[in-house]
Amino acid sequence: MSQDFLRIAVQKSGRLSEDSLTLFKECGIKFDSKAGKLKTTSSNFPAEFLFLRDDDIPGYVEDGVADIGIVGENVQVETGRNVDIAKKLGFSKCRLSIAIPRGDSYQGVQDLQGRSIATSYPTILGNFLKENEIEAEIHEISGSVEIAPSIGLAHAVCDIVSSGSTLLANGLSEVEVIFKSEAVMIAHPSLSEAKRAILSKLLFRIHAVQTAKN
Ligand code: PRT
Ligand code: ZN
Repeated sequence: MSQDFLRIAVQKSGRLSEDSLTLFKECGIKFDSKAGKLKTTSSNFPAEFLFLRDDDIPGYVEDGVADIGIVGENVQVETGRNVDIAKKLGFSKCRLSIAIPRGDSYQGVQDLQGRSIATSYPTILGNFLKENEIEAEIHEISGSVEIAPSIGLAHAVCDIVSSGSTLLANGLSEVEVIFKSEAVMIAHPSLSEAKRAILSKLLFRIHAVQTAKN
C-alpha cells in the first residue's frame, strides 16, 4: 500500500491559489510550488498536486483523475458535477448577486419578469428564477459581465460580488443575493479505503489548523 497517495487539484493561478497552497503548507505538507509547474509531489506527505483552471477541477474530481480538489462552491454548484463536499474551508468568501443599473426602480424579484440577465452562472441563476416563478432571458457570457447593461446587452447582471466596488464602478446596484459561496474541498465519491485514510489524516490536520486560528 506504500504507493498510495492522494492526487489533489488546486487552482493554478487566481483568487483561490494562494490560500489553497497556504492551507497545505500550514498542515505541514511540503512541496515545491514554483510558478509554472503543473504537477508536483510532496516530499513528506502521500500527495501529488495538480495545478489547473478552477472550472476544470469538479470534472477531474468526478472522473477520479484527481481524488480531491479546492474550488469555490459557486463553481461546484454551477458545474453540477457529482462530487462530495469534504470540508468548507472558510476563505474566498463571496456572493452571487443580481444587480441592475443604479436608479432603475426595483420593488422585488417580480420586477425581473420578462427582463434579460447577463451571467456566467446560467444554472444557479436559472434555478433561482424557477424557484421564484420568474421568466427572464438568461444571456450567458464568460467575462466582463458587469458591462452588459451599459452596452445594451441585458437589463441586469448576475455575477460574483465581494467588496461591491466593481458593481459601483459600473453604475450597478445589488438587488438580490442568490447564492453565498466560500472555498470548499471536494472529493471523488468513491475513493479507495487507502485514499480515504490519507484524506482523513489531511482533514484532521486542516481541522487542527483552523481550530488554532479561532
Ligand atoms: O483562471 P481560472 O479559471 O482558474 O480562474 P477564474 O478567473 O475563473 O476565477 P478567480 O480566480 O477570479 O476566482 C476563483 C474563485 O474565487 C471564484 O469562483 C469565487 O468562488 C471566488 N471569489 C471570491 C471571487 C471573488 N471573490 C471576486 N470578487 N471570484 C470572482 N470575483 C470577481 C467578480 O467576478 C467580479 O468581477 O471580482 C469582481 C467583483 O469583486 P468586487 O470586490 O469588486 O465586488
Ligand atoms: Zn475559472
